[in-house]
Amino acid sequence: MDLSKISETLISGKSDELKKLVEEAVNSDANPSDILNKGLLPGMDAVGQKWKAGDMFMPEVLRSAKAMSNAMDYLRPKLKDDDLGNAGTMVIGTVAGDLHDIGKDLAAMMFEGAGYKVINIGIDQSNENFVNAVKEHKPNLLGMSALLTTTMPRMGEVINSLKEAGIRDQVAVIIGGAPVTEEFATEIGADLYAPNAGTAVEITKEYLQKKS
Ligand code: B12
Repeated sequence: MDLSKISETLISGKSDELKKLVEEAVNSDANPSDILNKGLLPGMDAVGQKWKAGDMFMPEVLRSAKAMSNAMDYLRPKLKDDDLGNAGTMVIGTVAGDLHDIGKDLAAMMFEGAGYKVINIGIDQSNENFVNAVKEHKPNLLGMSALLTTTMPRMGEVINSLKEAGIRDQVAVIIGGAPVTEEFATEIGADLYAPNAGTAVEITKEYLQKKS
């Protein structure tokens, strides 16, 4: 089966059609890992590039991200454990007191699309929950989202708690959300800041490659 059709359908955001194609590919004995790596991931990559270039807008990106998520719900149980997580493991959540999750979920899907095993711990997560999730899942990347100026300080507190727990060096920290800035990221000692989810995947890749 021509897996580029899967990429194209993902870019156009046609969720039902995409799921049908992925099902067809599985039934025609295509390797689930190939469906992910040669169909879905290049498609999501193209979505990120188009968005960055201004060739796609937010509603279209969200449609593609939803289509990706639906297709992944079907494909995930068929993948071997090491098919996901080639790029690493990410824990992501929205900080305490903050209920905004649209941008955080978009970032999560972009990272999953880029080959990360993503553990999305949800909204309104206490500092302690972030630290516990890092201890439990041992990710190489921790993502935090905040959409309120009043909840942004929680991000710095989580980083301090990671230091106190002696695990700050084990994980790269990336932060995002509309009010968050590069200066703020530097101020609180985060490793990375991204203004949007597409850029986030790219700068993380560069950062982790440099580090290794
Ligand atoms: C939708 C929305 C809501 C929804 C949230 C629904 C949901 N499920 O998320 C609801 C109605 C619940 C809501 C509630 C409130 N909201 Co509101 N909300 C918004 C709104 C309109 C859009 C946010 C959004 O989803 N944007 C689209 C996404 C895709 O963009 P994004 O979140 O910025 O994410 C992108 C990047 O920032 C980045 N990103 C985000 N997170 C992360 C994380 C990582 C790791 C990375 C790498 C990248 C990344 O990638 C994303 C994609 O590019 C904004 C206005 C705005 N323009 O931002 C106000 C806004 C954020 N809300 C605001 C306020 C004040 C509130 C309330 C206090 C209102 C009230 N009086 O009740 C409550 C607070 C509730 C709470 N405790 O959290 C203010 C915040 C002001 C401030 N400076 O603090 C804003 C800015 C509106 C305004 N102009 O006043 N809100």
